[in-house]
Formats: sequence, structure tokens, C-alpha cells
Amino acid sequence: MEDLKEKFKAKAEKLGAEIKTILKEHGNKVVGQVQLSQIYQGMRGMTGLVTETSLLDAQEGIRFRGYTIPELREKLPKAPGGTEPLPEGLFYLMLIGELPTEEDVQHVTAVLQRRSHVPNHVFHTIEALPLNTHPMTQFVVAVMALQTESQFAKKYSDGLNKKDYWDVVFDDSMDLIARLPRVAAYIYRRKYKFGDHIQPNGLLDWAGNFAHMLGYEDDKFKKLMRLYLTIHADHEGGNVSAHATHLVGSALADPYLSFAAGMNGLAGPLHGLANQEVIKWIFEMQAALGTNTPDSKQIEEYVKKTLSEGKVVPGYGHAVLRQTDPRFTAQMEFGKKYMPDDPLVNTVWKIYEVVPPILQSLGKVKNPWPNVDAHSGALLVHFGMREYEYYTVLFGVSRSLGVLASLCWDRALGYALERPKSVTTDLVQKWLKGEGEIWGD
Ligand code: HAX
Repeated sequence: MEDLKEKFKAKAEKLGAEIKTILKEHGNKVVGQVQLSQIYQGMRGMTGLVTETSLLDAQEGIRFRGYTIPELREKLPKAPGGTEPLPEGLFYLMLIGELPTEEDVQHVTAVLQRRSHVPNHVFHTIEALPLNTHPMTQFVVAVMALQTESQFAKKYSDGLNKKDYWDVVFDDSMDLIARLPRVAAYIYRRKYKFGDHIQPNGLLDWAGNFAHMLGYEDDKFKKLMRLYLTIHADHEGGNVSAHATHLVGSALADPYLSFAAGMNGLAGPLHGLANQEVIKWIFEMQAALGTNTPDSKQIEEYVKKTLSEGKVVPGYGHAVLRQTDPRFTAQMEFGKKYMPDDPLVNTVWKIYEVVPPILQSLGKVKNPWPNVDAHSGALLVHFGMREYEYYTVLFGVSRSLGVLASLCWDRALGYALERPKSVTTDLVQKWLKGEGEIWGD
């Protein structure tokens, strides 16, 4: 752990000095232009954040520290006999900025194993919720219950030098990442498996142990979890879960509070909850059509019905991407390798043929292609995980890697409280008549 921390500290000091120079020499350079419509329409396309861990290209998709998903699947260390990257390796890459060796990843795995103890009051807090509470609500409540363990909150209250914020945020982030699989698996087993809980296996990697605690021992499911927890980890800084974590953290809320904020955002159907919406929508389509293997014509009719009811087609479209999401492609490749004849997986592929031209024909959808959520559920159903309300929790466990690595960077670089200027429409109207100014100082 000290090794990892020292490496991170050295990297952060170097980058911090570089940023200081950039700002000293170029701080007053103007970055693009903001249109009035962007202020009203979700700040789309407006650069307003710096996030080091990953960068999204509209055409090519995500790159984590410069590496695409296919490159990471090849280059990141794998579990013994495994074919998919270990998500701990991606965490190392996002945190340190360099590809880890096998040894580096083993070290992260060991640190996470050591720090994974979840205090009993967290389980009691989960148990206090009605069983029908949505798994994402249970997850966020559990993260909030874990906040009693925050070193940052304790040390801040005792009086902490701002130079040392990052150090305790780092510790909290590692603790939280280590504990999340246990908490998430507890929620799954409580809600869907009659409270028949499975103890952690300290010999397994982070994702493998999570699969084990969920109750899925098939080696292929473990492979899927490693892939799943890698590809969902980060999607640059402006998406709702990353941005919310960053925003709340900027008020010096500790990593538990900040991550919980991000997870509340992930639970929205236009963001992470889309993965449950996709499978729910497909199950409803199967029921409405009376078949588990709908043909293209039937899917087309059902998509048109969905649109005519004023609903979105879940799993399609993106605020930044303008091509098929490489995270969708990675899952499709996994499906082709391990379950090419699965009828539900084949339906997902058929939907992929049918939906884009229909969305294109609407003339308003900027990206008619599938995103990560269009595929993930079908792979899980293949292994028997049909409880789609749970899927966003899996996403959330993965997302912790990216948003908490970013939070460490935020504090190490001393980033400021986030506080953009807002205006009223009344002021906009006055400004349009030349009577006021809407640009804050
Ligand atoms: N089905 C139907 N209509 C869609 C659509 C879809 N999949 N995607 C976009 N549109 C519509 C929008 O609702 C909007 O319509 P109105 O003008 O009538 O409001 C119009 O097309 C323009 O939207 P856009 O500019 O293309 O898309 P946005 O950047 O505003 O929104 C969303 C991006 C991802 C929210 C959007 O594409 C959507 O709602 N998709 C379905 C939900 C989904 O899959 N979300 C997961 C996204 C990935 C993610 O975060 N995963 O966690």
C-alpha cells in the first residue's frame, strides 16, 4: 500500500507542478465558445472539467490513460488461466498512469483483500430496509452506513492540513473499493436468495471473489465479472456518476459521501439504470409477442410502438458517443465466444440490426448506436442472473474504480470547490435586449 501511495504521490507532485506552469503561462487562454442553447441543454459539448483517468472520443469511444478497451483486454494482467483483464489492473492504470505489472496487480488485489472487512452495523442497516427496496437504494444506504469508517471525516474534524487531504482520501478510497463487493453481494443474497449469504474467499481476486459471494461459481461467470467490472469503471469526467462524485467531493465531503452521490445519479434510467431497463424492455417485448425469438420485423414493430408511447429505446444513444460503444462490442465478442447460440443474446444482436436505422429516421437522435447497457443484461441472464433490478449495483461496484481514482487526483491536485454560475430566464431575456450581462466573473 505504501508503495502505491508513494508512486501516486510522486506522479501527483509532477503533474501538479506541470499544471501550475500551464496555468501561469496560459491561464487566460479562451477555450471555445459557449452557446446559449448549451446552458439550457445539459451543457452538452461544453468543456468544463479536467479528469485524468480516461478520455472519451465521440467516434472511437473510451481510452483509459490512452489505452482502448481491446488494448486493455490484451495488455492488462489476467487471473491465472484467465482471459479477461483484472479490474484491479485498470484501477492501477487510472491511478498511476502506467500499465501495471503482474506484481503490481497482485499487490492491489492483496491490499483490497486486507481492507475488505465490513462492520456489522452496515449489514444491520441494510436489514432495516424493507425487502422490496430497490437494490440501488440499498446499495447507497449501505455506503452511507459505511461512512462511519471515513478516516478523512475524522482527521478533517481533528484538524487536517490541506496538503494532506489526498493521503486520507486515498486510504478511504481503497477501503471503500475493497468493501463494496461484500456489501453488494450481501444485498443480492438478501433480496433474491433468502438471505443465504456466502463468506468471502480471501484467495480470489476482487472480481472473482465478488462472483463467488454472489453465488456464481462458473468460471465463465468469473471471466464475465472481470470484463464487466473493467469496462464499466470509467467514462471520463462529465457523465452523471463521475461528475456527481467529483462535485460533492469538491466540497470536501469524504469519499463515502461523494461516492454515494455518484451512485444516486447512476440509479437514473438515462444513466446506469438503463441496463435494467434494457432487459425489462426485452422481457416485455417477448411477453407481448409471445415468443423468445422475435424476428426483425416483430422487433421493428415493437420499437415503433415504444417510440409512439413517448418512451426512449433503452440502451441506445449517448450524450457524447457517435458510434457503437466499444464496451458494447467487447460484450458482443464475449457473447460470440462463450454463448453464440443463446436466444436472448441473439435477440440483442438482432435489435442492434433493427434499432439504429429507426432512430436515424427520427432525424433528431444524435447517436442511434448502442451503448454499454444494451448488452450487459443478456450476458448475465445467460448465467441465471435474471434479477434485472440488481444490474445497476454491478455497474456501481465497477464505477467505484474510476470515480474514486479521480477523487484521489482531485484532492492531490488541490482542485477547487465546483461552483459554476447560473442565471434566470428573466436575466437571459434582459441580456437579449442588451439590458444585462449573463456571464459571471
Ligand atoms: N430512444 C428514443 N429517443 C432517443 C433516444 C433513444 N434511445 N436517444 C435519444 N433520443 C431522443 C432524445 O430523447 C431527444 O428527444 P427530444 O428532443 O424529444 O427530447 C432527442 O433524441 C435528442 O437527444 P440526443 O441529443 O440524441 O441525446 P441526449 O444527449 O440528450 O441524451 C441519452 C443521451 C443517453 C440520455 C439518450 O440517448 C437516451 O435517453 N438513451 C436511452 C437511455 C440509455 O440508454 N441511457 C444510457 C446511456 C449510457 C449510460 O450513461 N450508461 O450508463
